[in-house]
Amino acid sequence: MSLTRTTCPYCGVGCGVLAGADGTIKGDPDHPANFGRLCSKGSALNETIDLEGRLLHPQIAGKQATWDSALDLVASKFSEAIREHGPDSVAFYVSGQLLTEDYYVANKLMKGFIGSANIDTNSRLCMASSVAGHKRAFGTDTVPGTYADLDEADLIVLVGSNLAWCHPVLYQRIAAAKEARPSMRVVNIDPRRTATCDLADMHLRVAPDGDVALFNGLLAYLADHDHLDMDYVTAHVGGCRAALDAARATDPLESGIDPKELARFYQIWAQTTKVVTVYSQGVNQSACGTDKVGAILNCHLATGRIGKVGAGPFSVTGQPNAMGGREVGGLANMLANHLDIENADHREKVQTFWNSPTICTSAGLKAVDLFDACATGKIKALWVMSTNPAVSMPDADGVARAIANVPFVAISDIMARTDTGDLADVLLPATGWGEKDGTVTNSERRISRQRAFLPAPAGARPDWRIVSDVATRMGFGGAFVYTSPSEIFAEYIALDASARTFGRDLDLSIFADADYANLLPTQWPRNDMRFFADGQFYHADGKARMLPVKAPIPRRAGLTLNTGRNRDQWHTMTRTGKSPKLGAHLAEPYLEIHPDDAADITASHGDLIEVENVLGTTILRAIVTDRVTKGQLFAPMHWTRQTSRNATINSVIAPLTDPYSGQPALKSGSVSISLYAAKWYGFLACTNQPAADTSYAAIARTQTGWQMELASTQTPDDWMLEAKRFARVPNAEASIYEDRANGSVRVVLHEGELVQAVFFAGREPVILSRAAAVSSVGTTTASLHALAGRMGKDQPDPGAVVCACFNVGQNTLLIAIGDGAQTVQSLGEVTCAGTNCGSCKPELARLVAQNSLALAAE
Ligand SMILES: Nc1nc2c(c(=O)[nH]1)N[C@H]1C(S)=C(S)[C@@H](COP(=O)(O)OP(=O)(O)OC[C@H]3O[C@@H](n4cnc5c(=O)[nH]c(N)nc54)[C@H](O)[C@@H]3O)O[C@H]1N2
Ligand SMILES: Nc1nc2c(c(=O)[nH]1)N[C@H]1C(S)=C(S)[C@@H](COP(=O)(O)OP(=O)(O)OC[C@H]3O[C@@H](n4cnc5c(=O)[nH]c(N)nc54)[C@H](O)[C@@H]3O)O[C@H]1N2
Ligand code: SF4
Ligand SMILES: [Mo]
Repeated sequence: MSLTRTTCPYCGVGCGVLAGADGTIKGDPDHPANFGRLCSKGSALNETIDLEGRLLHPQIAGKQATWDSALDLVASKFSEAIREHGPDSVAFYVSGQLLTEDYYVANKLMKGFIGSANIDTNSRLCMASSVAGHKRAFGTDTVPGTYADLDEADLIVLVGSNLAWCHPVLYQRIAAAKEARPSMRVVNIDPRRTATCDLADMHLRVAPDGDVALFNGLLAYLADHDHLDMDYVTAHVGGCRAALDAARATDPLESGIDPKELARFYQIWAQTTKVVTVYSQGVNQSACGTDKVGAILNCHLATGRIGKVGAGPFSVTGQPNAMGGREVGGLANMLANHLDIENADHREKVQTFWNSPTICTSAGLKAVDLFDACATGKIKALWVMSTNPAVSMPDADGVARAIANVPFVAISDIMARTDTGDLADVLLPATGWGEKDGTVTNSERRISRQRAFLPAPAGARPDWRIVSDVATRMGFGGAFVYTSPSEIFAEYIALDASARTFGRDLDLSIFADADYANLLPTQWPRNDMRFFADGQFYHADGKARMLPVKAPIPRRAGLTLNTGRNRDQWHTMTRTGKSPKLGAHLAEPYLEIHPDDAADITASHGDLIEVENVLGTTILRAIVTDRVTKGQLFAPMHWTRQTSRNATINSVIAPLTDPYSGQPALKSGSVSISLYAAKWYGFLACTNQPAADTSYAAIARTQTGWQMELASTQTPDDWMLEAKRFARVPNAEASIYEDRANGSVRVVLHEGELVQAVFFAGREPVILSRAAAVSSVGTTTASLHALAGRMGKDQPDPGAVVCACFNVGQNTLLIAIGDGAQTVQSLGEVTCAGTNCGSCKPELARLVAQNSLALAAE
């Protein structure tokens, strides 16, 4: 079987993958982003590329339609709105998960042919503060870092980044570098104790949004202790004095960090030349995100620790093509190819190159404003591509209502049912990963090919083609006659050549004669070139700028809701949610809550907590833990209205934005909590996708079908009927066991000897081995075993899954540790855990540490 070289469709690490139509998925040993490694999500790609749940035909008003009628309708509705209400009455909302070619074409249609800049992207929720911060400091949106810098650094500072879970292959790269060179230090700055702390020599539990105070404090410290590189500053940096004044006016203790720890960190930073500061959403997704970026860049610029091997700021990107989207200019406040909308020469250059009838002249609506304009009726036609804003935008319920309010909505997706797709007038089926061709740019500016290795389903088409076909039907045919992504790529590179007269950072000349079919992963501008090595930046005077940044006023009392990611799920789970392997890690939405805050509402581990504010309510399972500090809560972003009932976290996140970047503050919700007054709690394991319609419900795939956690304030009259309804097996035979004393119920639903579903309910949260219940479904095991929720004696309960690759549960690991496997490596030898992708190594290390301690204490 010959394998195709492609690139992982998930995070911005951009790992090379060798993939085959038979389901083979391997890390590409020759790809410089991963050298053969893959994380749990990458390794499970084969479980997510089947056609189940796929959108395989266009739909108009919920009914199957032909491509011609769907494309005609989209084109005519957009043309009509533009004719009657002007170009700014229409909008595109696109995605860092589009390929560069898709993105380029969508941006060209909106900015050059429709003549509006109302194209924004989910990168607004992701990277916008970094873009704004880079432009303020460097004059361009340049990411100077490379992965090799992580190998070379003596100090890596991770700010607002759960690298262990979100960029696992980079995390492992740092872990390997540290093992090879133990003098290397890692500092993690995060209000929450995450898996990433396992690698850190120091964890600074910064107060939410305390980062500006922390880095302003660092800048003042560096100045006061004579650690600034004044020669470098004089030659290459403006604004130092003002930045320093602002830094000195800040009280670093507003960072919330203990003064001794702070002093220690400042000392280490000052004494280490090779410092890389890696930052991500804890920095960007904030009402002061751009200033946080500024505060970090100030410290690097003031010490000349930028543009050098092993030294520099490094904003790691989230989505596989966040960088490509920025390069083609697919945000509402950019033109194309790193050119500026506000600059008339830039506009003229692009318009001439595109030979377009018009060009936008001012910035368009940024995501939050764009959906506001949908709510107020200003937007008459909206096209959403490759993103799920009814889940991922702040005030998700308000955004869903806003989308429903738009007279005409087209959605391009690969899945038939998504929360956003459910609001569409027209659904356009896109080809997905493995079926489509194009390029993506990873965090270190490396452009790699995604290549098809599967036949495209007959009804689906690549995004670039769908956009081009609509453009043609709108009358712009001549400019959109592409027959392949390679033609689009070549045009994009040609535009870059013509834009280079402006001397911007984007330089794609290395791709001028590229052999697209065989393109190797290549960094721009050149594999061996280091940005800013010569101290030249892109402001008119060739210098960088330090910025005076003020720390925000510390938050008032009340609970802060922090949000983020799980190790094994990707955003709104439309793909990772298909994988039983990935579903096993954390199968339910949860709320990390400090023991004191839990005690205040008499909640215990496993209870359900209602989280609310004026926007809405969610119900989440309590994980009572000191991973979060008092007053702070954490919840994952992944659950949707398809996978849960009342657990979409953005229902309670307000759309507050950063004033420079427009990026929403998704990490600092303001909420109140109460114990959810469930009359009963339940757990269901079954073969069919269950009906998730109780007031709380969350579903996940399992090896034998599905599982559902549920609860309600209403007790059903007939448990047997209700269980059949949940499991969608109305004709199954049922055996029911009720314990009236404690109010618990167990129902086994079977057809003949075959167990279809097992259901457990009671007045307290159901305590039983989920793995055992799940594995009894589809078997003919005597019903008693299923009912007891236990494995047979010869099959001990493996416990909650820790290693997703080899399906190794916590209990199995604890037994192995008890038997003497006291290191991560020996655990791997005994159980295989951690020996494939290695994403679970931090958790293995924690288990070893905790349980070795327990032994020591005995
Ligand atoms: N498994 C997985 N990996 C992913 C993704 C996924 O969905 N799943 N998505 C990808 C995408 S698009 C992105 S953008 C990246 C995101 O990658 P990350 O940014 O690493 O992930 P998050 O979990 O969103 O947030 C990171 C951390 O910011 C912390 N934080 C919150 N507030 C503050 C603060 O005020 N200051 C500081 N210093 N820290 C704070 C949170 O506690 C959290 O641990 O992940 C990418 N990789
Ligand atoms: N509370 C909270 N909210 C957040 C965040 C957070 O940390 N906290 N993070 C934010 C960030 S950083 C991000 S990046 C966003 C991500 O949020 P979204 O972009 O909304 O999430 P995804 O689930 O990745 O949505 C991608 C959609 O594209 C579809 N799709 C997949 N492949 C293709 C394709 O080839 N073509 C087309 N047309 N469609 C395709 C998928 O089925 C899915 O519906 O969420 C943001 N929202
Ligand atoms: S780290 Fe994991 S999710 Fe990210 S690109 Fe690599 S394999 Fe894919
Ligand atoms: Mo993101």
